[in-house]
Amino acid sequence: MSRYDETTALLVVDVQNDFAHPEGNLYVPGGDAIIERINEEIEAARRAGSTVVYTQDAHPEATPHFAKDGGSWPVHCVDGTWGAELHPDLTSPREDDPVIRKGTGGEDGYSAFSVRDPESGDSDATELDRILRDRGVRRTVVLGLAQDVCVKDTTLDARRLGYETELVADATRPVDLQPGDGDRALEAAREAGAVVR
Ligand code: VGL
Ligand code: ZN
Repeated sequence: MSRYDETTALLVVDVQNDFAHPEGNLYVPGGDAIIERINEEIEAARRAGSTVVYTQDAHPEATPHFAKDGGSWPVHCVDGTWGAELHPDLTSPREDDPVIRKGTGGEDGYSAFSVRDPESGDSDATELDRILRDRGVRRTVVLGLAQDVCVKDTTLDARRLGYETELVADATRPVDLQPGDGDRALEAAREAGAVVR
């Protein structure tokens, strides 16, 4: 179990049906097997008074993020559909838990802290950094899906923004589009100064 306190935020990344459910459009192998581990971390975080943040990929029906529109991925997490909903076994957000929706404007939303226009490359901050600073958070614990995409980019951004950061490896799973992507993501997180546990 990670160390939690009031200056720590747990970032629960993209535990949505399309990634975590075997019938999801971009199912990450084993994505459903980590939900119990994630729920344990959520409970520990709440008990210690940590902020629990949930993120959701939330794409329009057409976006250069999708292969059919020139991007890299099968259609997934279309805003308002079953695939974009949080997995039903995941402990639900509470009223005051921040929920960050990424990619609603058609951007790539790999990091919980920033979105990026896949065509121009322009990057824009989400509201997360401000929310965490307002709450006095200095430390983040990152888990969820996918290890080599959104968990990785969220972890690297957290370090870039100066948060002490832990990545809970056994509460993540990689897409492994290329074999070894997951391991390379953990290495990049370590190199950026995150503790990989
Ligand atoms: C993700 C691929 C495309 C993720 C999001 O949440 O890791 N992966 N969009
Ligand atoms: Zn996406």
